[in-house]
Amino acid sequence: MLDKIVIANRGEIALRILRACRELNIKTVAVHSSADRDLMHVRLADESVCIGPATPADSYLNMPAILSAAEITDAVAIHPGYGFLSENADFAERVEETGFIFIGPRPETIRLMGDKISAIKTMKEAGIPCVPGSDAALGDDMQANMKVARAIGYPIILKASGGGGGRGMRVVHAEAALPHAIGLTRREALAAFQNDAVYAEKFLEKPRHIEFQVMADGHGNVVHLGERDCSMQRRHQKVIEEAPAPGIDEETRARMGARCVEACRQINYRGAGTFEFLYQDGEFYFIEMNTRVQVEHPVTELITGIDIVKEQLLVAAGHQLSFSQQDISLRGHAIECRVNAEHPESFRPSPGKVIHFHTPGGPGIRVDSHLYDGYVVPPYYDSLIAKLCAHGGSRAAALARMSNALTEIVIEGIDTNLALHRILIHDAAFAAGGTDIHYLESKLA
Ligand code: MV4
Repeated sequence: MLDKIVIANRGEIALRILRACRELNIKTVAVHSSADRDLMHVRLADESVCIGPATPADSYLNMPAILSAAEITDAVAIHPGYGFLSENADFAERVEETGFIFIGPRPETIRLMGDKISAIKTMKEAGIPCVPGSDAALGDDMQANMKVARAIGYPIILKASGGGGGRGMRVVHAEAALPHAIGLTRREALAAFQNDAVYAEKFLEKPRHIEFQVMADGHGNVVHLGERDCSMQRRHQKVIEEAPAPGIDEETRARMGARCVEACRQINYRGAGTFEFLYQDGEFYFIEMNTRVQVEHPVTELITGIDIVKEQLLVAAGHQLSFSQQDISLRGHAIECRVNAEHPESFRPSPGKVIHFHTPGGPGIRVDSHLYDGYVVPPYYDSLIAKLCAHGGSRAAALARMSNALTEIVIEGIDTNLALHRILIHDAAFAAGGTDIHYLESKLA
């Protein structure tokens, strides 16, 4: 087993990783910014190293500082969590070149999936259904681009190959707007991602966001852990996620899961991964692959009983997966509410001191949070402060438990989006299941 690892992240996911390490007897090094000395996992870690000032670029994105911390503490591996350096292929490469284990896929895999055009090409060749599109970067010949767009059919969506997660996209409704839109998207892509490659897809008007969780050990063993529905979002920030996705039957799940597994085999995938699909009119369309553990992994853990973070650590240590596809069965339904420190109307971040934090409990409740009484939420980072999860035998049972938990939870001292969750959990359309990616923003408008 790994002897000691660096946790190169902060907040709830750093604590989640620390907990998995404790179960596996792995020693932990918390690397943190000067604004994060009081984080829960920094207190609990075996060792901690301050790697720089509050600004993420100088700390959590500071590769030499993180590698130095690993060296001076004799760590053997680095867990990047999500966000920050988790999908940075250059970082993964430097981690390996320096002699450490990167807890994630091989750097080439991260690079392949980070470039959305190459990711789509790879997945299409591996038998994954993709959105009808240009299948390649658009060139400078506008007549040729118009032909491509006409073949797809308007409306189309332009996406930056270096983007992802909703960054660098533009919808085009008619040919007259195409040349200007391509130029604009290209310039924005170059500025944001240092890569001006842009591609086109058919714009799906009312899709749901459904993603499949996979886990691979790099020895040829690959499994899928079913899907999650992450359609309840605002400005590309997920607000509620659930597993399984309402209305997806077992046969469809098995078929799509098997395709994701086969694709992982073909690219010799290693670690935890997520295939993101848009789902509309009964069809799945691949859009991106995430090569990291995701924020919403707990809902999958709740319905499968599998500890995804522990499995990441085992796989990184060279172990085979501790289960096969036949060992996996989905039990009941799980829902996650992302609790953010933000103003309930403006959605602006609301950092400050948590005067009182009371966590809900009872059957089927899980809270992933680094908060404690007196903790000061710093203003420099993501506003996620807790993930409140409910599991039950059915979707209705999970909703009922979530409703109770939202009544019990107390966070005083800072503004949160708990009031929004209390409304959404009783929303008729959400209760029915299967709302699309535009539902929340339409409701809020
Ligand atoms: C799309 C789309 C419609 N059609 N692609 C946004 C995030 C990025 N991962 C892909 N996104 C979208 N791609 C086609 N061809 C609509 C979105 C989209 C979206 C997707 C998932 C979850 C929320 C979303 C919100 C707005 C737009």
